[in-house]
Amino acid sequence: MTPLLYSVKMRSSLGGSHGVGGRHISGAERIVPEDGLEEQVIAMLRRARTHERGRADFIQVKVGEIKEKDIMTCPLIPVYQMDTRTKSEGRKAAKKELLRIGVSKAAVESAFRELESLTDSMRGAIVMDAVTGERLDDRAERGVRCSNMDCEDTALYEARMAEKGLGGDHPREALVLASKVAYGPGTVAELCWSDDPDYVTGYVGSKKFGYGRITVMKDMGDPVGGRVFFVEHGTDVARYDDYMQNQVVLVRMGE
Ligand code: WAQ
Ligand code: MG
Repeated sequence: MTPLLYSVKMRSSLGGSHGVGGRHISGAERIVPEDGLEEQVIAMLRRARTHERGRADFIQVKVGEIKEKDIMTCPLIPVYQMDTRTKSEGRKAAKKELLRIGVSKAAVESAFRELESLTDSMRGAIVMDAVTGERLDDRAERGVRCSNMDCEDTALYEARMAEKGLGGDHPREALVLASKVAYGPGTVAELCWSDDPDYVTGYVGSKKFGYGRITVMKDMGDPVGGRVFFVEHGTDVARYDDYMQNQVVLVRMGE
Protein backbone atom coordinates (compact mmCIF):
# COMPACT_ATOMS: atom_id res chain seq x y z
CA MET A 1 0.00 0.00 0.00
CA THR A 2 1.30 3.49 -0.77
CA PRO A 3 1.73 5.56 2.38
CA LEU A 4 -0.60 8.46 3.03
CA LEU A 5 0.86 11.69 1.72
CA TYR A 6 0.48 15.11 3.26
CA SER A 7 0.99 18.54 1.84
CA VAL A 8 2.75 20.94 4.25
CA LYS A 9 2.82 24.62 3.35
CA MET A 10 4.44 27.48 5.23
CA ARG A 11 4.43 31.19 4.63
CA SER A 12 5.89 33.84 6.85
CA SER A 13 6.14 37.59 7.12
CA LEU A 14 7.55 40.36 9.26
CA GLY A 15 5.61 43.28 10.74
CA GLY A 16 2.18 41.65 10.44
CA SER A 17 0.47 39.04 8.30
CA HIS A 18 0.45 39.10 4.50
CA GLY A 19 -1.95 41.72 3.21
CA VAL A 20 -2.07 43.77 6.42
CA GLY A 21 1.30 45.46 6.31
CA GLY A 22 3.56 42.45 6.68
CA ARG A 23 6.56 42.01 4.42
CA HIS A 24 6.91 38.56 2.89
CA ILE A 25 9.90 36.67 4.34
CA SER A 26 9.71 33.14 3.06
CA GLY A 27 7.48 30.35 1.94
CA ALA A 28 8.01 26.64 1.49
CA GLU A 29 6.04 23.56 0.71
CA ARG A 30 6.67 19.85 0.75
CA ILE A 31 4.70 16.70 0.11
CA VAL A 32 5.70 14.10 2.70
CA PRO A 33 4.65 10.67 3.93
CA GLU A 34 2.85 10.54 7.28
CA ASP A 35 5.96 9.43 9.20
CA GLY A 36 7.89 12.57 8.15
CA LEU A 37 5.12 15.04 8.80
CA GLU A 38 6.01 16.32 12.28
CA GLU A 39 9.69 16.72 11.46
CA GLN A 40 8.75 18.72 8.37
CA VAL A 41 6.55 21.14 10.30
CA ILE A 42 9.40 21.84 12.72
CA ALA A 43 11.90 22.35 9.89
CA MET A 44 9.61 24.94 8.32
CA LEU A 45 9.12 26.89 11.54
CA ARG A 46 12.88 27.01 11.91
CA ARG A 47 13.38 28.15 8.35
CA ALA A 48 10.94 31.06 8.73
CA ARG A 49 12.74 32.29 11.85
CA THR A 50 16.28 32.10 10.48
CA HIS A 51 15.77 33.44 6.94
CA GLU A 52 18.25 35.87 5.43
CA ARG A 53 15.38 38.20 4.43
CA GLY A 54 14.61 38.63 8.15
CA ARG A 55 13.24 36.81 11.18
CA ALA A 56 9.53 36.24 10.57
CA ASP A 57 7.11 37.24 13.32
CA PHE A 58 4.03 35.82 11.61
CA ILE A 59 4.11 32.21 10.43
CA GLN A 60 1.34 30.12 8.93
CA VAL A 61 1.64 26.38 8.48
CA LYS A 62 -1.04 24.47 6.59
CA VAL A 63 -1.30 20.68 6.49
CA GLY A 64 -3.61 18.67 4.24
CA GLU A 65 -3.97 15.03 3.23
CA ILE A 66 -3.51 14.25 -0.47
CA LYS A 67 -5.75 11.79 -2.30
CA GLU A 68 -3.88 9.33 -4.49
CA LYS A 69 -6.22 9.86 -7.46
CA ASP A 70 -5.23 13.53 -7.57
CA ILE A 71 -1.50 12.86 -8.10
CA MET A 72 0.30 13.27 -11.44
CA THR A 73 3.99 12.66 -12.06
CA CYS A 74 6.55 14.18 -14.43
CA PRO A 75 10.30 13.61 -14.92
CA LEU A 76 12.93 15.82 -13.33
CA ILE A 77 14.32 17.94 -16.16
CA PRO A 78 18.08 17.44 -16.75
CA VAL A 79 20.50 20.05 -15.39
CA TYR A 80 23.13 21.83 -17.49
CA GLN A 81 25.14 24.85 -16.46
CA MET A 82 26.31 28.16 -17.87
CA ASP A 83 29.11 29.73 -15.82
CA THR A 84 28.86 33.51 -15.71
CA ARG A 85 30.68 36.08 -13.60
CA THR A 86 28.42 39.12 -13.67
CA LYS A 87 24.78 40.11 -13.85
CA SER A 88 25.13 41.37 -17.41
CA GLU A 89 26.91 38.21 -18.56
CA GLY A 90 24.24 36.08 -16.91
CA ARG A 91 21.30 37.99 -18.36
CA LYS A 92 22.88 37.88 -21.80
CA ALA A 93 23.28 34.10 -21.50
CA ALA A 94 19.64 33.78 -20.41
CA LYS A 95 18.39 35.78 -23.40
CA LYS A 96 20.42 33.67 -25.79
CA GLU A 97 19.10 30.48 -24.22
CA LEU A 98 15.47 31.62 -24.41
CA LEU A 99 15.88 32.40 -28.12
CA ARG A 100 17.46 28.97 -28.68
CA ILE A 101 14.42 27.34 -27.04
CA GLY A 102 12.11 29.18 -29.41
CA VAL A 103 10.85 32.21 -27.46
CA SER A 104 10.55 35.20 -29.82
CA LYS A 105 12.87 38.18 -29.60
CA ALA A 106 9.89 40.41 -28.77
CA ALA A 107 8.87 38.16 -25.88
CA VAL A 108 12.43 37.93 -24.51
CA GLU A 109 12.71 41.72 -24.52
CA SER A 110 9.28 42.15 -22.99
CA ALA A 111 10.12 39.69 -20.17
CA PHE A 112 13.35 41.47 -19.24
CA ARG A 113 11.58 44.83 -19.40
CA GLU A 114 8.92 43.56 -16.96
CA LEU A 115 11.34 41.92 -14.52
CA GLU A 116 13.88 44.73 -14.59
CA SER A 117 11.21 47.34 -13.83
CA LEU A 118 10.03 45.60 -10.64
CA THR A 119 10.82 47.58 -7.49
CA ASP A 120 9.78 44.77 -5.16
CA SER A 121 9.45 41.06 -5.83
CA MET A 122 6.15 39.59 -6.91
CA ARG A 123 4.94 36.54 -5.01
CA GLY A 124 4.34 34.55 -8.19
CA ALA A 125 5.25 34.51 -11.85
CA ILE A 126 4.44 36.63 -14.86
CA VAL A 127 2.76 34.63 -17.63
CA MET A 128 3.77 35.74 -21.09
CA ASP A 129 2.84 34.86 -24.67
CA ALA A 130 6.06 33.37 -26.10
CA VAL A 131 5.28 34.79 -29.53
CA THR A 132 3.89 38.30 -28.96
CA GLY A 133 5.42 39.07 -25.55
CA GLU A 134 2.00 40.11 -24.26
CA ARG A 135 1.56 39.71 -20.52
CA LEU A 136 -1.34 37.33 -19.84
CA ASP A 137 -1.54 37.27 -16.03
CA ASP A 138 -3.61 39.83 -14.14
CA ARG A 139 -0.58 42.11 -13.69
CA ALA A 140 -1.06 42.13 -9.93
CA GLU A 141 1.78 41.76 -7.44
CA ARG A 142 0.77 38.15 -6.91
CA GLY A 143 1.15 36.71 -10.43
CA VAL A 144 0.61 33.00 -11.05
CA ARG A 145 1.73 30.71 -8.23
CA CYS A 146 3.05 27.23 -8.81
CA SER A 147 2.18 24.98 -5.88
CA ASN A 148 1.56 21.39 -4.82
CA MET A 149 4.72 19.73 -6.13
CA ASP A 150 7.67 17.83 -4.65
CA CYS A 151 10.15 15.04 -5.38
CA GLU A 152 8.56 11.62 -5.53
CA ASP A 153 11.52 10.22 -3.59
CA THR A 154 13.40 12.88 -1.63
CA ALA A 155 16.14 10.54 -0.36
CA LEU A 156 16.96 9.38 -3.90
CA TYR A 157 16.87 12.97 -5.13
CA GLU A 158 19.24 14.18 -2.39
CA ALA A 159 21.69 11.36 -3.04
CA ARG A 160 21.82 12.00 -6.80
CA MET A 161 22.08 15.77 -6.51
CA ALA A 162 24.71 15.73 -3.77
CA GLU A 163 26.89 13.77 -6.22
CA LYS A 164 26.54 16.61 -8.70
CA GLY A 165 27.26 19.30 -6.13
CA LEU A 166 23.66 20.51 -6.32
CA GLY A 167 22.50 19.92 -2.76
CA GLY A 168 20.47 22.37 -0.70
CA ASP A 169 17.00 23.88 -0.62
CA HIS A 170 17.37 26.45 -3.39
CA PRO A 171 18.33 24.04 -6.18
CA ARG A 172 15.82 21.39 -5.06
CA GLU A 173 12.88 23.76 -4.89
CA ALA A 174 13.81 25.43 -8.16
CA LEU A 175 14.35 22.15 -10.01
CA VAL A 176 11.10 20.62 -8.81
CA LEU A 177 9.17 23.78 -9.67
CA ALA A 178 10.90 24.09 -13.05
CA SER A 179 10.02 20.47 -13.86
CA LYS A 180 6.34 20.96 -13.04
CA VAL A 181 6.33 24.20 -15.04
CA ALA A 182 8.15 22.66 -18.03
CA TYR A 183 5.49 19.92 -18.19
CA GLY A 184 2.62 22.39 -17.82
CA PRO A 185 0.00 22.59 -20.58
CA GLY A 186 1.42 25.16 -22.99
CA THR A 187 4.74 26.03 -21.35
CA VAL A 188 7.55 26.91 -23.77
CA ALA A 189 10.18 28.14 -21.29
CA GLU A 190 10.74 29.69 -17.88
CA LEU A 191 13.08 32.45 -16.73
CA CYS A 192 13.98 32.92 -13.05
CA TRP A 193 16.28 34.62 -10.65
CA SER A 194 15.99 34.62 -6.87
CA ASP A 195 14.67 37.33 -4.59
CA ASP A 196 17.03 36.22 -1.81
CA PRO A 197 19.59 39.07 -1.61
CA ASP A 198 22.63 36.80 -1.40
CA TYR A 199 21.49 34.22 -3.94
CA VAL A 200 22.70 35.28 -7.37
CA THR A 201 22.12 32.07 -9.34
CA GLY A 202 19.17 31.80 -11.73
CA TYR A 203 18.03 29.60 -14.60
CA VAL A 204 16.22 29.19 -17.87
CA GLY A 205 14.04 26.06 -17.89
CA SER A 206 12.34 24.15 -20.68
CA LYS A 207 11.08 20.69 -21.60
CA LYS A 208 13.24 20.96 -24.72
CA PHE A 209 16.67 21.34 -23.07
CA GLY A 210 16.12 21.05 -19.32
CA TYR A 211 17.30 23.23 -16.44
CA GLY A 212 19.88 25.68 -17.73
CA ARG A 213 21.51 26.88 -14.55
CA ILE A 214 23.17 30.31 -14.81
CA THR A 215 25.62 30.88 -11.98
CA VAL A 216 25.43 34.70 -11.74
CA MET A 217 22.30 36.57 -12.86
CA LYS A 218 22.14 39.53 -10.48
CA ASP A 219 24.24 41.66 -8.18
CA MET A 220 24.95 40.47 -4.64
CA GLY A 221 22.56 42.16 -2.19
CA ASP A 222 19.73 42.71 -4.68
CA PRO A 223 16.41 41.65 -3.04
CA VAL A 224 14.34 41.76 -6.22
CA GLY A 225 13.77 38.50 -8.05
CA GLY A 226 11.19 37.20 -10.44
CA ARG A 227 9.88 34.54 -12.75
CA VAL A 228 8.35 34.50 -16.20
CA PHE A 229 6.44 31.53 -17.63
CA PHE A 230 6.47 31.78 -21.44
CA VAL A 231 3.48 30.00 -22.97
CA GLU A 232 2.34 29.01 -26.46
CA HIS A 233 0.22 31.55 -28.28
CA GLY A 234 -3.46 30.81 -27.53
CA THR A 235 -2.88 29.15 -24.13
CA ASP A 236 -5.96 29.17 -21.88
CA VAL A 237 -4.64 31.19 -18.94
CA ALA A 238 -7.37 30.11 -16.49
CA ARG A 239 -6.60 26.45 -17.17
CA TYR A 240 -2.86 27.15 -16.97
CA ASP A 241 -3.25 28.94 -13.65
CA ASP A 242 -5.33 26.04 -12.31
CA TYR A 243 -2.61 23.50 -13.27
CA MET A 244 0.12 25.64 -11.68
CA GLN A 245 -1.77 26.30 -8.47
CA ASN A 246 -3.71 23.09 -7.86
CA GLN A 247 -2.43 20.07 -9.76
CA VAL A 248 -0.43 17.81 -7.44
CA VAL A 249 2.78 16.81 -9.26
CA LEU A 250 5.46 14.45 -7.97
CA VAL A 251 8.73 14.71 -9.83
CA ARG A 252 10.41 11.41 -10.77
CA MET A 253 14.18 10.94 -10.96
CA GLY A 254 15.54 9.84 -14.33
CA GLU A 255 17.67 6.74 -14.88
N1 WAQ B 1 5.32 30.07 -8.21
C1 WAQ B 1 5.54 31.06 -9.10
N2 WAQ B 1 6.46 32.01 -8.93
C2 WAQ B 1 7.21 31.97 -7.81
C3 WAQ B 1 7.05 30.95 -6.84
C4 WAQ B 1 6.05 29.98 -7.08
N3 WAQ B 1 5.81 28.99 -6.22
N4 WAQ B 1 7.94 31.16 -5.83
C5 WAQ B 1 8.63 32.27 -6.18
N5 WAQ B 1 8.20 32.76 -7.37
C6 WAQ B 1 8.69 33.94 -8.07
C7 WAQ B 1 8.57 35.21 -7.26
O1 WAQ B 1 8.35 36.29 -8.14
C8 WAQ B 1 9.93 35.32 -6.62
O2 WAQ B 1 10.28 36.66 -6.38
C9 WAQ B 1 10.85 34.73 -7.68
O3 WAQ B 1 10.06 33.74 -8.34
C10 WAQ B 1 12.10 34.11 -7.12
O4 WAQ B 1 11.74 33.15 -6.15
O5 WAQ B 1 20.95 27.08 -7.53
O6 WAQ B 1 15.37 31.01 -5.02
O7 WAQ B 1 12.11 31.41 -4.44
O8 WAQ B 1 19.98 26.14 -9.25
O9 WAQ B 1 13.62 33.49 -4.50
C11 WAQ B 1 17.19 29.50 -8.66
C12 WAQ B 1 18.56 28.88 -8.72
C13 WAQ B 1 16.78 29.98 -7.30
C14 WAQ B 1 18.67 27.63 -7.92
C15 WAQ B 1 15.41 30.55 -7.40
O10 WAQ B 1 13.70 31.75 -6.35
C16 WAQ B 1 19.96 26.89 -8.26
C17 WAQ B 1 14.86 31.12 -6.13
P1 WAQ B 1 12.80 32.47 -5.23
MG1 MG C 1 13.20 33.63 -2.34
